[in-house]
Amino acid sequence: MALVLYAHPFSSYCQKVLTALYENETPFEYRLLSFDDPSPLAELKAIWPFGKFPVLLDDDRPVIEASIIIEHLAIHHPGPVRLIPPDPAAALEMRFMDRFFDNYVATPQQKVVFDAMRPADQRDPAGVRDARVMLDTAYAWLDARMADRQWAAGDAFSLADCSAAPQLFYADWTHAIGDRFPHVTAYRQRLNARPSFARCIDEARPYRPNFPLGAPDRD
Ligand SMILES: N[C@@H](CCC(=O)N[C@@H](CS)C(=O)NCC(=O)O)C(=O)O
Repeated sequence: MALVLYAHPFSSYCQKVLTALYENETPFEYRLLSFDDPSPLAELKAIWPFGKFPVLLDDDRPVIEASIIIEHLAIHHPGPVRLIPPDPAAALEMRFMDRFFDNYVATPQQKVVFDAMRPADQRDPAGVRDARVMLDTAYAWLDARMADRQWAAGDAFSLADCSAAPQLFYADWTHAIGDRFPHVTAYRQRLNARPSFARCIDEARPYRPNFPLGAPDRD
């Protein structure tokens, strides 16, 4: 098997790549990171000492960072669904939206969750407040953008939507989108219904009890 993915089904960045793989039914070997079996994590850390995942091996060559993995798949393992727009200007706008979801949705969302995992005397309440303000700002900006569009960039589902799907999924659990931002809510529902991401949601279901803030009884 040429492609090996080190991943965990509950991880948002792994779901980003899994969504892309499922879009094109790209075959790969799943190296599940698990507390029960330390070897995949040891292999991952030998490849990428930060221990962050996902990491892809393509014929033993490491490909690191979720967005780069999806770009790599588009170049070396293309399928019928083109996740990178062929027009360079459209691709640039798509990459901007991918950066938006990573930097202004995922980063503050992770801040709130990781803070909850710390011992009480090591928490950072001011940092968490800032993160929640950033999520509100991101929701407001995205709500205006999504008022007249179906997908994050252009007319077709793209890498940016692979990023948006898991990041908005967990962001809403962490800092509710609620009724304030109806276009973001509608977009999140479209993403959740997309078969590639719906599969990720289902694969991650058994791990919901692990969500540090408590998973809501929905989705
Ligand atoms: N910039 C990385 C972020 C990856 C990331 O933060 N992954 C999380 C899981 S969603 C992780 O590795 N967490 C474990 C850790 O931080 O040790 C990417 O785009 O792939």
